[in-house]
Amino acid sequence: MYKLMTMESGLKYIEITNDSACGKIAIQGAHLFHFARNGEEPILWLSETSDMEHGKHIRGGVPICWPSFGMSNPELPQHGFARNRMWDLVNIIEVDVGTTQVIMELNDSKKSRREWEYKFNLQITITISDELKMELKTTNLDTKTFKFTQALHTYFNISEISNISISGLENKPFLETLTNSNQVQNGEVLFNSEVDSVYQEVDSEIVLKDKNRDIKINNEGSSSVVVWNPWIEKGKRMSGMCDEAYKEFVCIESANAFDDAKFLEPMESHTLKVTIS
Ligand code: TA6
Repeated sequence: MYKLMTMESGLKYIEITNDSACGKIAIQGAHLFHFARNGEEPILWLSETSDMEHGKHIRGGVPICWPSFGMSNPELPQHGFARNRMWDLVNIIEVDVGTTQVIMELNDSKKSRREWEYKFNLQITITISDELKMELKTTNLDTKTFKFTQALHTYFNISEISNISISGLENKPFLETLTNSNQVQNGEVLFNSEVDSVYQEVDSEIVLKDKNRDIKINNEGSSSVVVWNPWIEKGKRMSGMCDEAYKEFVCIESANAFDDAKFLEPMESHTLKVTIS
């Protein structure tokens, strides 16, 4: 079943319930801000103090960072413009009693071409089932080649930051952005201070290990993964997040960032896909 809902603030979203899971997707940003298997704790984290209104980005869920990750294109806002735009709903498909697919797209407009000159089609397919799948397809509709970077900036809900570890990134090179140094991951990723790292050459399953559950993350069309937790001081400065919120989430972002930036010729497409189970 699905319903189009409107919050008091006017923010519109699609609520999906089926025999496997529940999901909520804002039309602004095609932003999935809730996903939980039936009877289980949510897999995605959503800040209790997040802005939930037009023009402001949601703190939690899966922001779509596109066509630039971070400040990689200084002419665009941080993480690009897609997360703050109104997307078009293309289709909702009830595949079976436990699987619902939502397809949304964003096309270039006069406004987007003022910020980023290219013609494009960006389509996301979100599959709500006992696993969560997101496929983000970029098509170059322009006559010139374009370069882009992107991320599905997933906020995972965790029991407590000191309880978690991340496997699958062992021995991978990464850019530690806090000191701007190139390093190699030694063992699993653990958290006892701020982390903001861009891993490269990632080619295997990533597992977020928590006290009572493991979450598996499988990426396709991507070899870069960003791991982020703001910790105490940065957490206090972040919008839409309370002082203690850093304990409740970790971001593991399926990306095409830095050396993994993509170039598309006219009419070429690229798909970034993540399966979370
Ligand atoms: O992906 C990590 C990161 O780029 C951090 O540096 C961090 O500040 C963050 O994303 C959140 O960015 P936002 O623009 O959503 O506040």
